[in-house]
Amino acid sequence: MKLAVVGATGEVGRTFLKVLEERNFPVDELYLFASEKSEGTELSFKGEKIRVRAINKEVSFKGIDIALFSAGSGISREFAPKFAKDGAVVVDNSSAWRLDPDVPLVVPEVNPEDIEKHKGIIANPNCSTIQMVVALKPIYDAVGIEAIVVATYQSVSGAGAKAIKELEEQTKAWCEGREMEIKNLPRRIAFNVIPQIDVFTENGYTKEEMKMLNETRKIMHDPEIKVSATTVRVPVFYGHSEAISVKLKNPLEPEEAKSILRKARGVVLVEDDYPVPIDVAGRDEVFVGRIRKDLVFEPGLSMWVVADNIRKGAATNAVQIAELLIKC
Ligand code: L14
Repeated sequence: MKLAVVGATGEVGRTFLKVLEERNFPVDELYLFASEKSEGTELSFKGEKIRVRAINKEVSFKGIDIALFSAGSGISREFAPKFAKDGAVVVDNSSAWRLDPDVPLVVPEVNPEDIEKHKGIIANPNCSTIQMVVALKPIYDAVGIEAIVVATYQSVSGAGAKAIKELEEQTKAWCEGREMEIKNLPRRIAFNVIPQIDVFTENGYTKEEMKMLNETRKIMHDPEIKVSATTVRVPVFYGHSEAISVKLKNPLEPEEAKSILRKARGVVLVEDDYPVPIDVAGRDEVFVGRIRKDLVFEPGLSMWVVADNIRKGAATNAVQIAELLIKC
C-alpha cells in the first residue's frame, strides 16, 4: 500500500497521520506533500521521520494507491484528477468535488455503498454535515425526516492552524490589556461569536450553510429534505456543536429515539449529562445529548450534537473511507 497525504502539514494533514497510526492502517510507503513553503519539514509516522515534498507539476504520482487530500479546494481541483489518472483513489477533504455527480460523497456510517461508484475521486463531506448526518440517519431510517433546522457552534480549528493562533493571541492580548489583532477571521473571535463561516451567497445564507443543505441531500439520497442552517464561529479550539430540530414524517418518542441512537454506529448517546466540545476533542464518535420533543414541529425532536471537527469531521472520516476502499 503506497499512500500519499497532500496537505500533510495542516491541522487535518497531521491528524491524518495520527489516525492512520492509531488505526494501524496498512502502509508500506508514505509520501507527504504540502506547499513549497513547507518543503523539507519532517513529520513522524510510526517512529520514522518523513520529509515533506512540495507539490507541483513536476512531481510524478505513479504507483500511489490512495491519496488523502486536505490542502484546500484549489490544490484538489488541480491535483486530484492527476493522482486519479495515475491510478490512485483520492479521498478529498475539500469542497471542490463534493457536489460533482461523478464523485461519491461518503460518510461510512450513512452511505458506505456509494463508494463503489467512484471514478478515482471520493469526497469527504463538510465537518458540520458529517456529524449531523451521523446523528440523524438512524432516526431518518426509522421514521423519516422532512426538515432540519440547525444552528452550529464551530471551533476555530475548522479554519486551520492560523485561526487557532488568532484565538490564542487575541486572548493573550486581552489579558495583557493590549490591542487585539484580526487576521484570518471576519471579526474578533476572542470573547465573541461570529455568525459567518465562509462567504455569503445571494440568498443571504453563507456557503457553509448551503453546504449543509446540499451535502445532506446528496449523502441521504433525498433531494426533498429541507435544511435551514445558521453556522456560527465560537471561541472554542476543537469540536463543533450543533443545536438541531427536526420535523419527522412519523411520530417518534424521545425515549424511542434514544434507544435507536444507543445502538447506532459511530454515535455515543450521552444520557445523564450533555456533551461539550472540550470533553469530545480527540474522540472519533459523534456525541448526542439533550434529546427532547420539539415544541414547534409535530412530530419533531430537538437535540444537541457534538463531535471533533478535525477527527470525525475530517481526518477520521477520510481514513474510514480508505479502510472501506481496501476492503473492496
Ligand atoms: O467545507 O471554517 O470543508 O470551520 C471546513 C471547515 C468549510 C469551513 C469545508 C470551518 C470547510 C469550515
